[in-house]
Amino acid sequence: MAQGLRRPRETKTQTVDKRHNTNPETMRKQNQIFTGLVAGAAAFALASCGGSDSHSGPTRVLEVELPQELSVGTPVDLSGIANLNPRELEDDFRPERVRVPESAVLLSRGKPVSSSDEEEPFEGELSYITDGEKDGNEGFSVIISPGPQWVQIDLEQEALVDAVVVWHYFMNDRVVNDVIVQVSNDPTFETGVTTIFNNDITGETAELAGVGRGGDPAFIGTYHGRQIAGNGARGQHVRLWSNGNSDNRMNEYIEVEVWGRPVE
Ligand SMILES: [Ca+2]
Repeated sequence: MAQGLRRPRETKTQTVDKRHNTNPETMRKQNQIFTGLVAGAAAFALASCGGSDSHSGPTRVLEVELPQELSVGTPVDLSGIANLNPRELEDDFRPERVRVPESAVLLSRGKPVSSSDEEEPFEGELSYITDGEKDGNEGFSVIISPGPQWVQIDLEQEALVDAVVVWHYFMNDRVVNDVIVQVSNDPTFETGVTTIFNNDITGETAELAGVGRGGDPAFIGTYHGRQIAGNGARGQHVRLWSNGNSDNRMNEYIEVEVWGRPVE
């Protein structure tokens, strides 16, 4: 879709509900741990990671098409989010700054997307998640029901996942709650699940996802998207959890890209 055009959008009211944090002391300690972990992870980047199918061959910078940067509106106080990554560390997870195996390709473009939400999206279509359109303005995202929800991309082939890049809302500073990303060959995610990212520090969504509390940092959505290292996780399906955001309870996606190597 040409830049500047808007998809028709339905007008449905979003319920606003600020997220409540847990014990401040516990979260402060966790934040210290997160900061250390992230600094270490940034130093290693993608190529040196382990995982189910570690890669030791040539690598290249992950080159993604970026949408237009949007001027961020009124600053939002996000200081209550204990595991929020400092911006300077978060820069290391811009997709254009990380490396993937030389043979990694974009696997997800145009692939089918499903969701845990049994209702029709409040706005948009699930297909927007893999349509390649990353415009951050209104009308280009899909919004599904509040509470813990997942969206799932069927790559239609088994693959080694090297990176998942997600564009959440980026019209202003906003942090998506409980981002959990998993890879599996089982479309029901009951068996053979590899969790490649988990920043749910309260554990509510993580329990639904079959994992414990997560040690990855929370992050502010930007037009760069957010790279999540796949570490060669093997599977045909990629599932992304969320549980509302720092502004409202809805779950919203603009685009997700899965990069990796098809399994022959
Ligand atoms: Ca899109």
